[in-house]
Amino acid sequence: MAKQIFVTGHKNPDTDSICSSIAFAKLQQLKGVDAVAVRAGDINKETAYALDYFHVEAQPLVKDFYVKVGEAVRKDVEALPYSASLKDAAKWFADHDSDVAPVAENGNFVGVLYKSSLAGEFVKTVLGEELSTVKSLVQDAATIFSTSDNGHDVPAEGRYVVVDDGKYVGMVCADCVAAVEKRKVMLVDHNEKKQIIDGIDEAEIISVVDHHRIGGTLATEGPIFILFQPVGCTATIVTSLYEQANIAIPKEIAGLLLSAVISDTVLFRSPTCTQQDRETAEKLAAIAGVDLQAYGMDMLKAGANVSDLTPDQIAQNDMKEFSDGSVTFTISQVQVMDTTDLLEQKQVLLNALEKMRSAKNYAASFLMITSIIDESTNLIFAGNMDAVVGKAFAKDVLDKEVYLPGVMSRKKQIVPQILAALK
Ligand SMILES: [Mn+2]
Repeated sequence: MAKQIFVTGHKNPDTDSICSSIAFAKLQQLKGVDAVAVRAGDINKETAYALDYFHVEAQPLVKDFYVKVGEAVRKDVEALPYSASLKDAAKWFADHDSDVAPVAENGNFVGVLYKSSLAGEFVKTVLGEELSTVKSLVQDAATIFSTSDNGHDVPAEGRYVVVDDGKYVGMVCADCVAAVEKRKVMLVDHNEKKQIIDGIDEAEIISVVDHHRIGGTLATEGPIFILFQPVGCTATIVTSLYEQANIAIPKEIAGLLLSAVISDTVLFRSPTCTQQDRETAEKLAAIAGVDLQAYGMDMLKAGANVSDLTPDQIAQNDMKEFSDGSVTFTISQVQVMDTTDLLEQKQVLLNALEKMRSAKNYAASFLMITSIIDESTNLIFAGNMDAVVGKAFAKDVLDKEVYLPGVMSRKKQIVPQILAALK
């Protein structure tokens, strides 16, 4: 049976990544495709509000796409019993293309028997000496794997025993790992390699639906379905795909798609918002049966409440990693109703940003403190990029901060400017 297709948004997922992946996976299911939504990280408070409101459970978390030993293990390779005779052992080696045999007792892994140790017994036979038992020839295995280990760690040569909690599972080899069917993955709301769940090279991207810049580093082995549109939200594109397929949008899915549009466009305030986003949101609100403005403000408020977040959590909120090929930096964002509280603890936040920056050796780590009400952003940062920031926004950087009226969108008003200034 073919593996289920995974639909996922980006790491450190926002409401669009969570909701568009659920909605897009549902569209695939309604078309008869065996797809399921997964998520790349924890659910933020705004998204939790939306999921809870429309009674939808968060999709399962996927930490990486690396092929696991458990997928490659050959469970039909039986172990030799501890009490096996030398003849049993010789027969095992005759039946298996392996220089090492697993030995187990009542399912519990005991050790391994090397084919070479049987040669010594042959010599004894010729000399008429007393023979050893399998028991006495068993050794500790130099390398064993568990089913949760990454398959790419299995050495290119040889066969290895797989043991879970002391129980013998089977044997694995590099060829077994290479034979594992690749997981097919549909990306929504992202395409830059650094934002994709780790291990994507061991899986296969079969489609991308997105509204971000094309990050350049993404390459695929075969032709894939891609749909990029310069709209305010991936959910707007996903909604249009339901319409194209002539498939009615289920009520709770409409609610999630609506939540995504509200989130990404900050209730139509962001300069990324298009007429299509507005019209889509109105249609979705009607299907979901909610008052767009009232629900929108309630949802944004739920996300804007950062009072219980630690400085570290604020510094990493909605963080995305970017690179121009040589310089890698991060940009986090918090959207709040009032920036006063956050700006009062600016030094603490700068310290948290610096801790994060230096730990991963980023050139800089930015935090957008965005006011939903004022429609402006205080951009603060750690790292030696004052000149770049000054150039990017044509402003003097004062104490690691620039104030940017009218700026709310990372993708449209921050990332391109920084990348251009880096050139
Ligand atoms: Mn988005």
